[in-house]
Order: sequence, then C-alpha cells, then structure tokens
Amino acid sequence: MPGTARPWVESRPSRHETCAPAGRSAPSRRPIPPGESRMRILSVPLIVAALLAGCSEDPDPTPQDSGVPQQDSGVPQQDSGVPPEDAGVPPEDAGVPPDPLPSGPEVPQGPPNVPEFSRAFPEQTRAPAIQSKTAIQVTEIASGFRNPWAIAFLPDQRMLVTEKATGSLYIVTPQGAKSPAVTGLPAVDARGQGGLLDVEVGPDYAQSKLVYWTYAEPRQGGNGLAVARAKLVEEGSQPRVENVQVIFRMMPTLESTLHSGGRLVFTPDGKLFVTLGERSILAGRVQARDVKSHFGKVVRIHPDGSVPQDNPFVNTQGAKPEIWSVGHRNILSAALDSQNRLWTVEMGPKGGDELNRPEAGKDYGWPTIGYGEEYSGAPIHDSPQGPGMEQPVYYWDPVIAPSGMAIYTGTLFPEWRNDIFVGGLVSQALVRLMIRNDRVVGEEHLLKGRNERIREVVQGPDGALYLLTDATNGKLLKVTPR
Ligand SMILES: [Ca+2]
Repeated sequence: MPGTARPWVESRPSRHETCAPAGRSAPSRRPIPPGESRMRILSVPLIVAALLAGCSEDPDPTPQDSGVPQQDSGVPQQDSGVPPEDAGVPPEDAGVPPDPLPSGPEVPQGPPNVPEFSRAFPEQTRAPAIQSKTAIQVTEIASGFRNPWAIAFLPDQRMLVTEKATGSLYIVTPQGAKSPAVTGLPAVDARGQGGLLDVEVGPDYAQSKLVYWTYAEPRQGGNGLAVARAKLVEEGSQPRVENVQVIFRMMPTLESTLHSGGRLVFTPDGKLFVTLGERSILAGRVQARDVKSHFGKVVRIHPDGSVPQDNPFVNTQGAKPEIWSVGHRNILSAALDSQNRLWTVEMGPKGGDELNRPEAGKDYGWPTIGYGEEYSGAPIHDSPQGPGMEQPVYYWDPVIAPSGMAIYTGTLFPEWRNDIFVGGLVSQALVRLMIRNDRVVGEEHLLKGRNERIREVVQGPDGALYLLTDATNGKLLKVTPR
C-alpha cells in the first residue's frame, strides 16, 4: 500500500538451527590446496555419517578452508560453532591492527553439483560464513509491482521502477506513492526472460532529463536486447518520455525468450556498460566467445551509442566494435567498485554462477570452461579451466541465481563498506560478499527468513539498500539499521 511503511525486522537462525554435524570438528583441518577437489579427500563413511546425523543441507563434514593461509592470519582457526567476530572493520578502528580474516564453515548450501571440478585457488568458492554485527530492519516502501526488475534514483530521491512483463515504468516517491505508468516507451517482447529490464538516469539528467533503459525488442525474425534513451517529461500527473532514441541493438536477431542480459552501468568518465546474454539456445550459446556477435558480451558505448575508440576490438577485422569482454553466459548483475572497476555476476548453468571483474578484451570462457553442468545433469565443459580464458573471482555451486548488484559505499552500515551485495532469486537471499585484495573472504545470506526472490539491489542516496522482490505482487523494500 503506497505510503504505508511496514517495518520488518530480520531474525537470523541461531547457529544451532544451521547444519553443523557433530563430526565437523573431527576430520583433518588441512587446507585444501588449489586444484584439489574437496570431494576427493572425503571418505564415504564421513558423508554417510553426516547424512545420518540429519544434515541433508550440508553433507560435507570437512571444516571449510578459510581460503586464507593460516600463517597470514596469525591466529588459530576459530571453532566452527562460533560465529566469526571479525565480520567487517568499522573505519573508526582504522588505527588499530585489522581483525583477522573470517574463518570457519561456509554458508549452509548443500553439496556441489559438480564435485569433480576443483577450484583454481582457495578463495574461489565457499568462503567462510560471516554475520553482520549491525541489526537490520526491512521496510516495505511499496508493493503491487508485477515482476519488477530495476530501480534508478532521480536526483530528487524519487525512484524509477521497471516492470518486466508489462513493459511499464513508474516514478515512485520515497514514501511509496506510485505515478501512473510513464507513456511513450516502445513495445517490448515480454515472453520468458524478456520485457522491460534495467533503467538508469543519465549522468547529465539535471540538464538533459535523459533516462536510459534496456528491453527485449520485438523484431522481424525474432528479438534482441536494445538500449533506448529519452527525455522524461512531467507535466501534470501523467509522466511521459519524448524523443525516444534506440542507441544500441544486440545483434544478430534471434528467436529466443531467454538470456538477454540487460544491466546498464554508467562510468564517471562518461561511458556506458551494457551486459548481454547469449540467448541460451545452442545457436546463441556458441557465439559467446565470437567477437563477430554481441551474444554473451559486455559492451561499452558512449551515451549516444557511438563507439569509444579505446575499446579493445575496434581494430579487429569483423569484430563488433562495442565489445568490452567476451565469454559470458547471462550477466544480470553489474556494478562499479570504489576504483570504478566493473564487477559482474552472471547466471550460470547448474552449479556455475560466477563473480567476475571483466577487463578490456579478456575472455571469460563460456561455454568452453565453467564450474557447472546442464540443468539436465549433462556435462558442458571438459574442464573448468583453460588457456587464454579468465577464471571467475568466485563461483557458486549450488547456484544462488543472481540478479541485481550494489557495491556498498554508504555510511549507514560502516561495516559493509566496499562489500558486494547480490540479489538471489532461487536462493531467496540478499547475498553479501566481503572482499579483500579482490578475493572473496566472507559470504553472508541476509533476509533468508522472508522467502522472497530478490531481483534488484541498489544503494540509495541515503545509504540504505533498496530491493525489488520478483513476484506478481513484487515489493520495493528498504534496508536500514534497526
Ligand atoms: Ca566464466
């Protein structure tokens, strides 16, 4: 109900409610060397014992490798039953020696789908579980959105909110009052994962009133992701867009309702990153590493759609000059860090969601390498690693099903500064990753008790996190300290 803020207080299960089999402390605490499978060092009796102990969520009785050599932390590994006390260093403590990195078991998540694939380095998956010290409150700002997809803040702190399937764009006040749907947007192909997707406010909005959005564009012979921009006009109670310009079209056109990608990220130097999926079907998937196709790429353009001349493939014969990086599956999460570097999370196959930091001209390997398998269980990759292809910074097996991303820079939660937040659809969580030296050193799954698919995560100008839930009655939520 617009204007009615309903507080919801996060409650966390105690450690006793999480899965911690009695045998967890018994086996060797030997760190798992890079390249060695976790499963290979487990004995069948240990797995059976864990299952018999009622631990269906996490049959792996091996204490989680902290991902950090113990000699670096200077302290013994904590008992697995004790929550790490070092989840986040408030800036006021900057003058004292930093807390040791988190250690202990990972977030309860069940066994990997592809245990025969080994991580490339210790911190690449199953980071130690961490817990925020700050108690959080979740307030429902508005509801009644039909599968909302994205939020963007206007300079006056109102929000633009997209609805995927209806192709509608709304303006929502901080108190939750929703405008009529903005008129003038072009039609969308709303089937499957298509529709109206991301929205961003132009960097020069104060002068230009330009807003930008992505959508699945219906075309002769199929569809494809497009990026449009237009002037937002508010006169009276009915907002509209004028002078719609399509500034980018993913090519080739293909008939598919899946894997459009579609996140937009402006950079402070005036460029625009667009993430592009590989359409899922085989005819699209095989183009993910091909520079003659936009499928499975991150592209980088100017806000008018023209190509920056320092893009990596502008001088490559036959290549699409907009391409920034190749070999992605379906990137639904993207954000800049405090150094203005792009980070992405891509929806992987079963057991293969990936966090990457895409750099110019690099190849992220899909579909040749990866850590997952087909949802049928059929293998996709001969190996999770290969020459000339980049390793993900982190991967999830089982998957979280990522969508939406923010890298926290606010002051409301000092302990979260520079942490990565990712929305979880299947995992129904707000996933928090603690990063040190570009490695994931801790993972937390917030809001699990709400049982809602998290589609979008944005940091507001007030330092709160704003979320959208993916449902036919989707909600706009605000996360603040309690
Ligand atoms: Ca990859």
